[in-house]
Amino acid sequence: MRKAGFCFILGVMLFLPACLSWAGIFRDDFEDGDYEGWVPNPKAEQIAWKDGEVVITDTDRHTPTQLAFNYEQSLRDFTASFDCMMTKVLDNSPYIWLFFRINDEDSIGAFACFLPHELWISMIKWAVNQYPGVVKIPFTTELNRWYHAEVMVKGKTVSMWVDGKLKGKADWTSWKILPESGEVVIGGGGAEIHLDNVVLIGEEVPDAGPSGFNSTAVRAKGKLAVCWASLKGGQDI
Ligand SMILES: [Ca+2]
Ligand SMILES: [Ca+2]
Repeated sequence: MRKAGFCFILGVMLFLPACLSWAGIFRDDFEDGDYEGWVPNPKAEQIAWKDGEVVITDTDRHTPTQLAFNYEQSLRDFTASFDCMMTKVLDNSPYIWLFFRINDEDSIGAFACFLPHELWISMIKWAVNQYPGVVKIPFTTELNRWYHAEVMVKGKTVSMWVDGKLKGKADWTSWKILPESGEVVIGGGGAEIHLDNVVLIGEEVPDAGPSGFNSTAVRAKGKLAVCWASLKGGQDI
């Protein structure tokens, strides 16, 4: 009995820190058709909530049309997953991206993106149009096809999966210019883009979803949320 009791206490001691470090989950399936939790960027062209999806129409790729997660919350490490589809090309270099660690003051951030013939994981100094530390991965982004993307940002490393397959990793350990934290946004430019089933998981992220806010906590259902996130992308996994 004494041993059983000791094991129980030890078990509780080991379990508690795990509970305390559980990350929050922000998720939105866009079925409620509202912007709750999201902030469109000031230069956004057109963002529509349509048939349970977000539809972005952006004709000038130089100024992306995008949405900031959770009221522009600044984050350091996180994992984001989303379903995305490009349906029309409207400029000469269309893209869908997840843009993060954004530091407006120094005009620097980082992103993972879909281009017509490549995936890029890169930092960006947008004032001077430079892409330090860029990792380019051959990939064909087909029109009218859903992709399920996952991006994990941890310290100075960024990994990107598409349809459940690891596509590439950037390791910027030796770079000092990467901001420590910043907003996380999703969107793109030069294209008509559909987005759905967006999930953001991180230590600093509050629980919200699956349709924006007004939800009960989903901490204990973390695994379910992740499964739910891949439902739409599941057709291609
Ligand atoms: Ca939806
Ligand atoms: Ca634009």
